[in-house]
Amino acid sequence: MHVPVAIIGSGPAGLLLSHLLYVRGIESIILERKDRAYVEGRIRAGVLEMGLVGLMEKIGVADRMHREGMIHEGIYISINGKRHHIDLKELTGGKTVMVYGQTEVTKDLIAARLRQGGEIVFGAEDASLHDIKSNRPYVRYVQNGKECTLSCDYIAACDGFHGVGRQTMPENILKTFERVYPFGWLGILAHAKPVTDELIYASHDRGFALCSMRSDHVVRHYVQVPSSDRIEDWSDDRFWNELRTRLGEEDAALVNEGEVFEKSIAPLRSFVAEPMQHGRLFLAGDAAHIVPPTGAKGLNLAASDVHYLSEALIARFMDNHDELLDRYSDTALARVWKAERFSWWMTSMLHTFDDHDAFDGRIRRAELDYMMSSRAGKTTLAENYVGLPY
Ligand code: RFL
Ligand code: PHB
Repeated sequence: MHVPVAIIGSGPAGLLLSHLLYVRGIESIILERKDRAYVEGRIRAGVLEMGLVGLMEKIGVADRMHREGMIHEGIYISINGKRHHIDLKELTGGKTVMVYGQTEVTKDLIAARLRQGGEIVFGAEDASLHDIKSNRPYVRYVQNGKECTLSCDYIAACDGFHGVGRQTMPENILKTFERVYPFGWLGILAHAKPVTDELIYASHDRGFALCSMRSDHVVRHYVQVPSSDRIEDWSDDRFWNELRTRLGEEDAALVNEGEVFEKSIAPLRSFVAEPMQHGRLFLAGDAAHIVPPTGAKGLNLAASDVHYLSEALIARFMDNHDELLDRYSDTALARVWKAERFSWWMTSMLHTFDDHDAFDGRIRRAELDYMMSSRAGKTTLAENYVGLPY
């Protein structure tokens, strides 16, 4: 079996890429290790930049997002209980973000792809990538106990942080950059009304907290916890109490408790692998880089990567031009590093660090106070939050 583009992974990166190629008449097959229900059930991001919204529109999969998603024109930053408003729209000349769950994006992309007759091979195990420096690379995998081979012109590894794509890059070529933070985010989903109409990023002496939402009756809240904490340590009551404490008295009164139906801890990490291509293998999304979720950039970076990669593959197949493909890694990394910087900065500024001394603590607070009192400071935050142009 031969296909122009073999895509590993049916997360947002792989699915979006297959759609962007399909609308220009380029065939691809997605190999996904897990089953459909697992992929559709994974709870993750919630904030989409307009760049990603535009891509969803371009591929004709935006109807439900426009019906059910919520346009947010601002965010709040709370510092030890005092809330400051960042008017994203006013500060960026009209830009906003869309609050719509990654789970819903994934469901919409899978359903549309299958409706079009596109092929997603779920349960494709033990994928291995071969001859990536040749003109005929191929992928081996196992489905239902049977060994299969898929030959292709190009391989797009959209297989997340633990995928096989990055591991296939030769060690002497690959350079990695990493920062692991000494804390994680404990996140819950609950049937409750949102605290306010916009997200609240709260910096408190006891640690960071975030109030987000999925709809007007489902909330997504997070609190910073030490990396060593386990889910069992956190009863629902303890979670709600800690959230209220970190929001401060006034906003605590606005918190609506409801039945918690999901609870998990995610570690925080910054990571970049360079280059994002080798021979005919191209990495996109979490396969190449991870950001801590504080800037809401992970999913959006996956989208900008596949925007660049799809344009490059289209130039290759439609116009026989290789320049965009040759430059893919440089083009993508220029945007990736700016989002890495922003996510690291938001994380550093809003969280408490056990290994920081009193001086570090005061400097952090001074930076936040400055940012909130300066139009230039707020503009910097806003313009990065809504997403830098592609
Ligand atoms: P994914 O989503 O991890 O998908 C990779 C897919 O590849 C499959 N796979 C394989 N398939 C075949 N063979 C193999 N060997 C394979 N190895 C892996 C996997 O099963 C999976 O289906 O990567 P992708 O597509 O690059 O998408 C990245 C995003 O999922 C991620 O960056 C975001 O979720 C990060 N993130 C956020 N991003 C935002 O833009 N805004 C947010 O508000 C936001 N909040 C978050 C987040 C991530 C979080 N967690 C849990 C890490 C909040 C949280 C809590
Ligand atoms: C979410 O709603 O899951 C969410 C929102 C904003 C972030 C991270 C996660 O920065």
